[in-house]
Amino acid sequence: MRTQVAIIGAGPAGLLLAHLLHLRGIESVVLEAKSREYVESRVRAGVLEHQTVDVLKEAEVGERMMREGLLHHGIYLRFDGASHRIDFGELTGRAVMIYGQQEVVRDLIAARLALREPLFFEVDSVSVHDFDSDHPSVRYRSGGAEHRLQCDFIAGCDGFHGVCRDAIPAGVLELFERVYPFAWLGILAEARPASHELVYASHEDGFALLSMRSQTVSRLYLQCAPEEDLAEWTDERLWTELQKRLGSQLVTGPILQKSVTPMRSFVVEPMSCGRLFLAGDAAHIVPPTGAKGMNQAVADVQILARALGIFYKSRQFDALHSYSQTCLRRVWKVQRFSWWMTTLLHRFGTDNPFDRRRQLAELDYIVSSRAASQTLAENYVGLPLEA
Ligand code: FAS
Ligand code: PHB
Repeated sequence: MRTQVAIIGAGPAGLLLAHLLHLRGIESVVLEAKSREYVESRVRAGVLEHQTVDVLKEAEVGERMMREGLLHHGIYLRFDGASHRIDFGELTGRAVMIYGQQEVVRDLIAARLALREPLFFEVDSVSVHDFDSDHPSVRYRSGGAEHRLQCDFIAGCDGFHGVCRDAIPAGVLELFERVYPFAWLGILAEARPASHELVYASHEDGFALLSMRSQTVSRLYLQCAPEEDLAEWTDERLWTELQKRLGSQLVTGPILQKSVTPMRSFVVEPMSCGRLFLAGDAAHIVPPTGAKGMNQAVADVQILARALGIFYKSRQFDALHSYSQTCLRRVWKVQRFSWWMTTLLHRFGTDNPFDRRRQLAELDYIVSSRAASQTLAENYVGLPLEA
């Protein structure tokens, strides 16, 4: 089989790249290890930056998002028993959209299948070859048979645990990492959200976040230990702890899903090697405190689709050669913001009373200084694509 761009991974990065390439008349094949049901039910991100909303609308896959998503013009920061609103509209003229990642993935899969464009689920033994030549290829197994997909380029959109990053020869990539001494215990609950906008709480006993998926489904997180045992958290204990940290009168309801998410910051440089281009979590991971993971994956593939478009129009490699550098400028700003929000709002075991006072003073400064709250707001709603 032959195509122009082989895309590994049907997460937000891979699926959106395939769609943006289709709109440019560029062929691609998407290979996904998991089943369609699995990727469409995987609960992950929930906040879309304004330009993520714009690119989904412009690509004509945003109709359901605009109908079912919740437009938020601000967030609350909660500390010292009080909540303070950061008004995105007033500070930036922009908003964010609350719409689950799995809904974005569902819309992109529906669009791909409606176009009858190639998308293969449940493939295994994917391996990438000869991307240091002008005839790369991908081998994989599907339906019990071996397959070889010849292509011009390979897009590694296979997430943090994929095969593409590891296929790059030793010594080519430089790794940057920080692992945090805590995790997030997240729940999805059939409960009316107790706030009409997200609440980020910095409590003596740790961080908590009130988010949502709709007017009837809440998404809540609390800071826990990296090795936290979910079995020790009864529903009652969970609601009590969330209630204490978030202060507001939480509406409880059946808990649909519980998970513990580790927290790390991770970047590889460069984000490409020959004709293999990494995008999204395959190249970088952020702690979810800044709600940037999926949004940076979307930004990467917008830049990659444009560079591939220029190549197929002009056979010029310049934009492809500067893909990594262009992405990394924004990636590091997003890394900085996500690290900053994480250190601002979480309790570190090594903290002493001075650190706690300093955290509270910084939070107080942010909510009482226009300049400081504007900085947070412009990063949260989304930095320009080529920041
Ligand atoms: P993805 O990981 O979404 O997609 C990669 C795809 O590649 C997957 O479908 C995988 O099955 C497939 N794949 C992997 N190896 C393969 C192989 N060998 N062959 C074929 N396919 C292969 N961000 C937030 O902002 N808020 C959150 O609350 C939040 N929660 C998260 C919770 C978890 C557990 C994780 C892991 C991430 C979370 N994130 C969150 C970040 C998340 O949104 C990611 O940034 C986003 O999924 C990145 O999208 P992709 O790069 O497309 O990678
Ligand atoms: C979510 O709704 O899942 C969510 C929202 C904001 C974050 C992280 C996760 O910072």
